[in-house]
Order: sequence, then structure tokens, then C-alpha cells
Amino acid sequence: MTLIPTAANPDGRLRTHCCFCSMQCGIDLHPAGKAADALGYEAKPSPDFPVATGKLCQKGLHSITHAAHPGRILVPHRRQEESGDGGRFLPGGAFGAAGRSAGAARRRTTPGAAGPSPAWRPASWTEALDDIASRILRLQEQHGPDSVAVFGGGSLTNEVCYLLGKFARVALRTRYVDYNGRYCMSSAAAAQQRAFGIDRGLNFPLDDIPKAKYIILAGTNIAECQPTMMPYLLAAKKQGAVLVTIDPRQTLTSKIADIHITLQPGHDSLLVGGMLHVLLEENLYDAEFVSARTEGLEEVREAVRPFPPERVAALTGVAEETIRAVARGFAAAETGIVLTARGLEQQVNGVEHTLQYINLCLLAGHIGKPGSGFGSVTGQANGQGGREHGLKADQLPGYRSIEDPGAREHVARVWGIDPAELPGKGVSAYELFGKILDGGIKAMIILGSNPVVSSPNNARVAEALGKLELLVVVDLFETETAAYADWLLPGTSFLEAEGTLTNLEGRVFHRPQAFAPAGDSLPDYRFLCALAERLGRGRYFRYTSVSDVFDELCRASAGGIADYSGMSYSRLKEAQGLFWPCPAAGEEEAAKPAGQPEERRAGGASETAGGGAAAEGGGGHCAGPAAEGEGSHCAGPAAEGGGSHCAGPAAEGEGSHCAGSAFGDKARLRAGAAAEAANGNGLEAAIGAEPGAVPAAAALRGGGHPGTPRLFAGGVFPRAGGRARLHGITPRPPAESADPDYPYLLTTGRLAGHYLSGAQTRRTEALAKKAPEPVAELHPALAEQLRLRQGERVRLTTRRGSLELTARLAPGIHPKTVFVPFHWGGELAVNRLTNDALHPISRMPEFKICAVRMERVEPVNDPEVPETEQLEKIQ
Ligand SMILES: Nc1nc2c(c(=O)[nH]1)N[C@H]1C(S)=C(S)[C@@H](COP(=O)(O)OP(=O)(O)OC[C@H]3O[C@@H](n4cnc5c(=O)[nH]c(N)nc54)[C@H](O)[C@@H]3O)O[C@H]1N2
Ligand SMILES: Nc1nc2c(c(=O)[nH]1)N[C@H]1C(S)=C(S)[C@@H](COP(=O)(O)OP(=O)(O)OC[C@H]3O[C@@H](n4cnc5c(=O)[nH]c(N)nc54)[C@H](O)[C@@H]3O)O[C@H]1N2
Ligand code: SF4
Ligand SMILES: [Mo]
Repeated sequence: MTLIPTAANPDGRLRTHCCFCSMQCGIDLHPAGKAADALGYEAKPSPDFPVATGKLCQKGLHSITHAAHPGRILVPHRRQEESGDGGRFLPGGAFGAAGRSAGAARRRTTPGAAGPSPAWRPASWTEALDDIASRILRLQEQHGPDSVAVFGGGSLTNEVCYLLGKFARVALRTRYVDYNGRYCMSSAAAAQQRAFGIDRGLNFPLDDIPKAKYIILAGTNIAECQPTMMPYLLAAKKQGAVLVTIDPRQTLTSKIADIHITLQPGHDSLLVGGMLHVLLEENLYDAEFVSARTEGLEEVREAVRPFPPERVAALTGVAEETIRAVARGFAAAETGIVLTARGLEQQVNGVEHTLQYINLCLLAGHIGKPGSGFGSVTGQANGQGGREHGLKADQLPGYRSIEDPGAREHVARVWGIDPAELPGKGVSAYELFGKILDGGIKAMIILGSNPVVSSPNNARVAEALGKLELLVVVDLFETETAAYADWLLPGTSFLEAEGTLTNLEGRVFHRPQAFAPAGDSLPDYRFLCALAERLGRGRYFRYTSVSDVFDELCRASAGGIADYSGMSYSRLKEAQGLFWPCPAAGEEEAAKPAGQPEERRAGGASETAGGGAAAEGGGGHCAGPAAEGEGSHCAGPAAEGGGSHCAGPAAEGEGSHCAGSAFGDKARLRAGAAAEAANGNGLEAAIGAEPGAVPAAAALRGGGHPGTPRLFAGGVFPRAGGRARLHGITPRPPAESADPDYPYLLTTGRLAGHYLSGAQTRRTEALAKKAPEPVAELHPALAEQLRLRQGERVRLTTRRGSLELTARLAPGIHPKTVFVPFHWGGELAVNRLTNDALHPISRMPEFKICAVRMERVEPVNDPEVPETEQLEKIQ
């Protein structure tokens, strides 16, 4: 497959960013380089983007390969009506016996396959949009607007995430929208919001890491998951930092640690409770900072009282001396950083574990200054931006609550609708599938996720999707999820769609389009706008370009927690990214918080945006179709020509959605902001960027807020009273503990060469051949108990299902724990086994812990193959 470049530099180089992890390394594509890929380009690290340290990891180097895969979906595909059961497959069929029945041929999701399976018939966009819209309208007429749901993903650009949320609320008028970030950052988000009043993955720029003297990495395997962050850690070590890793496994990350704590999954709150006990008992905490800048110390004291380190040592198996040494070392260090990730967050106690690590950071006073801070390492490409602009069930753009009347009013005004029209909050990602099983949700649109592979207890998800009356999947490939779809629509790859993303630091940057959309594939935002037209809501979705969507997003975010209103495409391009919050010029005062975060979001927010819109002259995107000329505003595919797909708008009335723009009373706003500023609890103070932390001098040229690389300068937090909140955490057991029937713990995670559900990396030969299938890592002592040898097959059984895998002996893993990566589907999906228990607040599933039984299957070792080759094969 070939792609046509659109915006090459004079030397033929194309600029892009890796599509995989949250580092978002800049990539230069060099034509016909030495290692030219299927597209005829070689990916090299971009010298321009300040994040990656002149390196790309193996995924980045091969990131363009899947975009040229012969299995790419290039035109809309409709489920063949004649496929027996209406084209949908039996519940659980993807995994069980039915998976091998006649249906299997139609449901091929083989990564190497040359194109969509015979289950499908190619169709035009017109047919697709007409059919989908009419079925949605029919279902909504029969069952109400909430019978249709939207499921998004954190790989999508800010513009698409924003539009998906708007599409759900304005075009579908459904409350049911959520996204795969629920499986990813939701516990960290809940914890950071509670403790700090703001959820930005890292509170500091990556450049701060080398300045840290003590770094604790808990449940984060950076060497495999954000490999280009390793040089920052190595630089810190070089300058004398002590590095501690806390993980049930020895990982590539723990290799560079000074201290590694092998912790049984689920014990983080307990372990860190022991450390906090030491800090308090020995008076090592930063009393001045804690009394001036935090609240809740007594709660912490009470909660950790019963957990002296000797008791914690007995309960966790971690040496008492290690607990004391880390506590003392971290407290005594001049600067310190704690990073957490999914290891401890993807648990029914994930919010509490995170809060406990935040307690540690706060008690040590390591926050808000260079080389210090807390961070939860964001996962997906746009895992940060994706959780800020309304793709969450309870959220409106700018990280606002959908239940906050002021936020509703503000966003409704930007969208040109009556606030009363905005639906209320829906349910979380996994719970959406429950709503399908209950019969409430009848149709679903999925963009940028493969939940049949990536959801816990995934047989239930497959069963739910099998029950839908309409499933639309927009993807590059016929994924395991698409196997249940009625329509599979061709999305564009990261190379073909312009947009902005927000990396793990909170740095918003612009990703240019490098190639024209492959085949008839359509950038996601254009698909959404085209469908909105068909649904009769086109007037709210007319944009001349994707930057138009961004401008609206900025206005909608103005005054919110994640304030992008001071950004524009031109500023982002010039500065190589800006860190949020970045309020619009002249709006900075207005962004200051009132006493309560809710009040701030409500009051400050809605009115600020009015001002923003005024400054911009009422939003160029909604000048109305007449001014725009046929189809120019409209997302219809070029192939259709003439805007035939957007016939609707004339009847809808022009530009009504921005006519009102009852712009806020600026004078009143200023007065309010000034009063708030006088309280001294302003967001500006909280986020005040010091000059040294400004990302690029260019950001300042021509005015404009410089962005906020480091949060909480001066120890001021955007909460009531400006203080951070400490939380007393009582350690609690996971949803499933080991018991006589299931005597071990299964934990799941990632490998360096694969990405999430594997939809892209399993289709990338160079990556897939290194890890063609999942392998169960277990301790040699446990293997001996099970009479298992390296390379033999082991059966893992949990309360939900059973899976056979090759065993790999890993001396570094906790002896009662087995680790399996989750990058495969069908019979190889570890999510057949995982527990779908959810955290009561964040609704995060417990991917990281479930009770498991293991037994040896039959030896598969070929006696001819020497042991070393076996090792290589499975690494
Ligand atoms: N190569 C690669 N990189 C990726 C991804 C990928 O799929 N592949 N995905 C991206 C995404 S979306 C995300 S969210 C991130 C995830 O990045 P990480 O969270 O770093 O990745 P995981 O492998 O899920 O989990 C990290 C570690 O947690 C450990 N762990 C398990 N249980 C516990 C526990 O109870 N306590 C502690 N302290 N540790 C525990 C695991 O052994 C594992 O080493 O990576 C991003 N980067
Ligand atoms: N057992 C277990 N399960 C887990 C986890 C775990 O640690 N253990 N981690 C969880 C985490 S942290 C995450 S983030 C989830 C993620 O899991 P998923 O949500 O399944 O994520 P992906 O595999 O990235 O799926 C993205 C899909 O979108 C497609 N795609 C890529 N770019 C675009 C685009 O621009 N437009 C469109 N329309 N489609 C696109 C890809 O081809 C792919 O099929 O998995 C979760 N599941
Ligand atoms: S996967 Fe992450 S670290 Fe690797 S090149 Fe891509 S963005 Fe960079
Ligand atoms: Mo994630």
C-alpha cells in the first residue's frame, strides 16, 4: 500500500509524532532511508521536539509500518446480511467453541490478513452514513436518546476527543459516552483531583527529573512503556539521585534502581503506610510545608498508627530496614519525585494507593519546586488530552463537571444550545457494556479502542456487543471488536490526520498531517461532522478545518481546570508545544479560582468563555453554510462530491448556535476575579510558572500566556484555601485474594514491543516476531512446585475462564505472582481471566490482581531445541 505525502520539507522529510505512548516523541520520516519501511520512509528521532532525548524506541522506529499494512480498511464495510444470524455472532463466540465454528471464517481478525474478511461487503460513505443515521434515529425514536452510546479512545487527537463528547451530547443527545482512558488514568485522575484539585499526569516537566535527588517509581515500568524517558532517569542518577523501584517484578526499569522492592500486588498502601509511619514517628516530615500548605495531617497520623514498619514488614515480606531506609532517604533528600502508573492504579484500591504515594510526596515537602513533585505517568498518546475535553461520562470540556450548572451554561453557550438540552452524566466505560446487557443501550459507536481485547472479563463485553442492534466501529483494521460490528468504517492513521495531542507532561503540541488519507478513509472529525449532518444536527458541527475545532475547544475550555484558551495552532507550532493551563491573554485573571474548585469552574469558567468568544468575533466556524459555500464546512468524503450528504442544514436554521453567545459581562467578571485574587488562593499563584520553567522562549514572543510547565509553585494548590489535601488511607484487600482454590495472584501488563490491544503492533512484523504470543512469567520456585520447566505449557484458571500459555521462568517476580501481557485477542487474551470489579469512585477495573490457579499442561519443548534458543524465542 502506498500513501501520498502532503507536507514534505524541502529535503523530502516529513514530520510527525509517534502514535503510541504518552511521550509523543517527534519523528522525522526520511524518504528511502537505510531502513526504509513499507511506506518507503525511514523513521528517525526528530531533533526539533524537545521531549524525546534524540531517541526512538523500537515501537517508534516501526510506528509507520502498520499504516501501510495490507489489511487496512480503506472503504466503509457493511456486514453481509446473508450471514445467517444477521451477521452478529454468538455471545462469547470469539473465544469459545463457537469461535471455531462456521462463523469463524467470517470473523477473521488475523493480523497478517490481506484485507477484511468475507463477512463484509464494501459500501460507499453515502450508504454508510445514511444507513447508520437512519438506524440511530429509529432506535432513538423507539427507545429514547440514551439508547445510543459512544466509546472513544486516548489515541485520538484533542479535537476528536472534544468532538466525540460534543457529538454524544449535541448530535445524539445521549448521556452515554465514555472511553478507554477509564481503564487507564481514572484512578490517578480521581486521586490527583482529590489531593491537588487538578489532574495533570506529571506536575512538572520532564526536564525536572534530572534535578531530583531521590526518585521512587512505583508500579511503573518506564523502560518498556516510556523508553525515551529513561535518559532523564539516568541523568538524575548520574547527578547522584537514588532510584527506588516498587513492583512485583524485576523489570528493565528496576535494573537501574539502587533499591528494588519486590511487592506482592495490592500492597502499596500498606507499604507506603509503613514509610509514612517512619516519617511521622521520627519527625522526618517537612513540618513547615505540611502545616502551611496541606490539610489532613491528623487523618494520616491516625491511619498509619497501626502500621509501624515492623508490622508492615511482616505483612508484606519487605524488609523493615528497607522500609525505613526509603522513608528516611526520601524525606532527607533535597529534592524528590514519586512516579506511579497502572501497576497500583488498576485496582479496586487504586485511588487509595495513589493517594498514599501523594501523602508521601506531600509529607516530605517534595512538590511545587524544581526537581520535586508527583506524577502518574500517562499511558496513551493522548491519554492526557483525552481526559480533559468531555469524553468522560461526567465531564465537559476544560475538565469541567457535567453536573456543575455554571459549567453547563458556559459550554452550552459555546455550543449554541440551551444548557437544559445537555444530558446529565452517564456511566463508565465498562458499565456501558452492562447497560447493553440490561437492554438500555441498543447502539454503540466505537472510535479508537478495541474493547473486546482490552476490557476485563472480556467474554461479557463480547456478549454485550453481540446483543447490540447497531455497532459502528471506526478503525484502521478489522479488530476483534470489529468482528461484532454492523459497520466497519475506515479511520485515518496518525500519519494522515492533523491535530493536537497532550503528552504526559501536559504539553499540548501540534501534529501535522504527513500523508493524504489512505483510500477513502476519513479523518475521525470529518466522520463525526458528516454523521451529525445526517442526524439533523449539522449546524453544530460545521468547521472549515481541524484548527477550527481546536479554536472552539479552546473557547470551551476557557476558565476550566484544563484551560487551553491561550493556545492556537500558530502558537503551538512556534513553541513546539505549550503546557496547560494556558489561559487566553486578558483572561488570566478570570481564570483565578474562587474558594471552591466547583465554584471556580462554575463562576469563572462560564463567563470567561464568553469573553474569549467575543474576542474572536463570534466563532468563524459557524458563520453559517451560506457564507461557507457548499460542503466546505462539511465533513463529507471527497468521493461524494457536492456536499450531497449535508442537505440537512438548510432546514436547521443557520448559525443559530453561536448567534446568542451572550458574552459574559466582562466588568463583573473582572471584579469577581479581583476579589478572588485578593484571597490569595488564585490558580495563577498555584500554577505560576517560573521563568526557568517556560518551555520555549518562542512561546513568549508576541505575547500570550507562556503555559505552565510546573504546577503548584510556592506550594499553592488550586483547592479551597490553596492547600493540598492529605488522606488517611486504611489498607484494604483487593477484590480477590489468593485462596485454596485459586492460590496465586495474576497480574497483567505490557511488553516493550507491543502496544495495548496489539491491533497495530501485531500487524508490525518486526515487532510481532519478537513476541509472537503471550508468555506467563512465574518464579522458578513456583514453577518447581507446579513441576513446570521453562518453555512448557501452563494452564491459568480464574473464576472467569482458562488460558493456556508457555511458561517463562523469571527469578525476579514475586513468588506467588504470575504476570501475563495483554496484547493479544481471541484465545490468547488474558482479559478472558481478569476481574471486572471496579473501583467505587474511579470505576477503574482491577486489571492488576485476580486470584488464579495454575497447572502444567503437557510439555511442548522440542528436545532438539537447546535451552538458549528457547529463551530467545520467548523473550
Ligand atoms: N510498550 C508499551 N508501552 C506502553 C503501552 C503498551 O501497551 N506497550 N501502553 C501505554 C499505556 S496506555 C499505558 S497506561 C502505560 C502503562 O505503563 P505501566 O503502568 O508502566 O505498565 P504496566 O505493565 O501495565 O504496569 C507497570 C508495572 O506495574 C507492576 N505492578 C503490577 N501490580 C502492581 C502492584 O500492585 N503494585 C506495584 N507497585 N506494581 C504493580 C507490573 O509488574 C508492571 O511492571 O504504558 C504506555 N506505554
Ligand atoms: N489486562 C489488562 N487490560 C488492560 C490493561 C492492562 O494493564 N491489563 N490496560 C488498559 C489500558 S491502560 C488501556 S489504555 C486500554 C487500551 O486498550 P484499547 O482501548 O483497546 O486501545 P488500543 O489497542 O490502542 O485500541 C485502539 C484502536 O484504535 C485504532 N486506532 C488507532 N488510531 C486511530 C485513530 O486515529 N482513529 C480511529 N478511529 N482508530 C484508531 C487502532 O487500530 C486500535 O484498534 O487497555 C486496558 N486493558
Ligand atoms: S512508543 Fe513512546 S517512547 Fe517509543 S517512540 Fe513512541 S512515543 Fe517515543
Ligand atoms: Mo493506558
